[in-house]
Amino acid sequence: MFQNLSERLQSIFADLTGRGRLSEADVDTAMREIRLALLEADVNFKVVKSFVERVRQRTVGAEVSKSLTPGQTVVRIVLEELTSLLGETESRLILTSRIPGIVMLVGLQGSGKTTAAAKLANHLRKQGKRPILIACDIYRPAAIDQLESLGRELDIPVFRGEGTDVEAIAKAGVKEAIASMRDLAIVDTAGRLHVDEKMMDEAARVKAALKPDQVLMVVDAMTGQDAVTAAAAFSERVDFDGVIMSKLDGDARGGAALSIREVTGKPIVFAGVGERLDALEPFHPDRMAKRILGMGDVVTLIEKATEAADADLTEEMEERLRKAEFTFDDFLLQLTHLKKMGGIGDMLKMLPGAGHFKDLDAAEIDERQLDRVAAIIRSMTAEERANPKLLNGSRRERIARGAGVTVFDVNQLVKQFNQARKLMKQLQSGGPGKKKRGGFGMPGGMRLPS
Ligand SMILES: Nc1nc2c(ncn2[C@@H]2O[C@H](COP(=O)(O)OP(=O)(O)OP(=O)(O)O)[C@@H](O)[C@H]2O)c(=O)[nH]1
Ligand SMILES: [Mg+2]
Repeated sequence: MFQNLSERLQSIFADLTGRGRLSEADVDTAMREIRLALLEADVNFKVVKSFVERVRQRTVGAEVSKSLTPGQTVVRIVLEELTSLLGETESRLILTSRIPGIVMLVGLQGSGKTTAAAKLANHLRKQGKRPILIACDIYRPAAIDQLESLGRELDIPVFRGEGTDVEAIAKAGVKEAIASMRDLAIVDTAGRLHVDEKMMDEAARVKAALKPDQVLMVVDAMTGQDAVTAAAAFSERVDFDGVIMSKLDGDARGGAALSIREVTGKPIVFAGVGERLDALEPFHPDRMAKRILGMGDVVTLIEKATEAADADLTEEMEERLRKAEFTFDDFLLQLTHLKKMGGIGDMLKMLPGAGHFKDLDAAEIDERQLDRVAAIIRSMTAEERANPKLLNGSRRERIARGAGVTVFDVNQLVKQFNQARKLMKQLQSGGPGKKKRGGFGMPGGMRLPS
């Protein structure tokens, strides 16, 4: 997903960050290229227009920063705008305290509602809920069978009503939820080929009958702008709360995901990323934007370090960052400063290659982990800290023993450190556009001392 867009943007940026100064013509060219890249990714043309306009205005008005080149400043602005396009902050599924909580799913035929209902039940059960699935697709018995079979696979009960009165079935389902002590009811509804009067009327009636905590529209990312148009029409008639963007794992160009928020005003709450029942992820706009730009957010990393550290110390460190002389001692110092700011979780997420952390909540990366990292670094000799290349297998083993962690932990840390350092070097030298190795900020060509 987003691969073409990602590659296009990265090559635009490799070119930009390599320049010391940006002329007006450079900016114009870059904006034109960004515009084309977004249009080719099937982003809604109005969204593209206002996006590029915002980026251009901010670029023109941007303060010249001491630590960033003009090109890097543009990258940062695009990153921020892309994040805000995707929804700024993460949207959580908000349930009231009513029991059972009710989530109703709507969407076009084949968009992935039934699959999403099962995935959502599975996801929320992991968070301690006791879900029940309610089948409200009254037109096709096969659709109910599908939900039943998914429920069986997950060992989650499915309520299957009788007759053709959806409102009555939905209400009976909720009664069943109460009777069987379920605290969450997920309601699957029938899809239609198009958003038509009948579909909206039915959705509106079920919604009125159930008063769900959340109505989520399941939108198929593969169908691009058609999906966005359908969602916009739907939101005018039956207000819904958020979007489950399904099939983001496919070869969709990503235009739907990038447009839907701005066009409909509704946030993407979850992304479906596969057919399996665990292939549902809470949607994080910031991480997605970084993924599209192919980088851990070293820019912000530098900024946070700047805020936290004493002024002159920072300048020295910045200089070292730029020269990629950044050592484990600096790293430790940064961690300590960030600990003071309470930003360790955020910082770890910003590290390039932080994909491993994507399943972790900031809260889960606690102080203990910071202490562990510190312990590993403190178990290194001064020489090793200054020159990580020295860290061969036996040294790593010794360090692991000294810090009371596994060699795997040490390897992870060294790997992340090397990635951060390498990226800093690339940012400094203008990106891999010159070197033709790896993507922008991607640790592709990295070699680890082993
Ligand atoms: N690759 C991929 N396939 C998905 C995803 N979500 C759903 N599917 C597939 O899409 C197809 C349609 O999914 P359903 O859940 O049956 O869609 P629906 O909206 O309930 O369809 P109707 O009830 O006919 O309107 C199935 O083959 C699913 O396996 C996803 O996130 N990724
Ligand atoms: Mg279905």
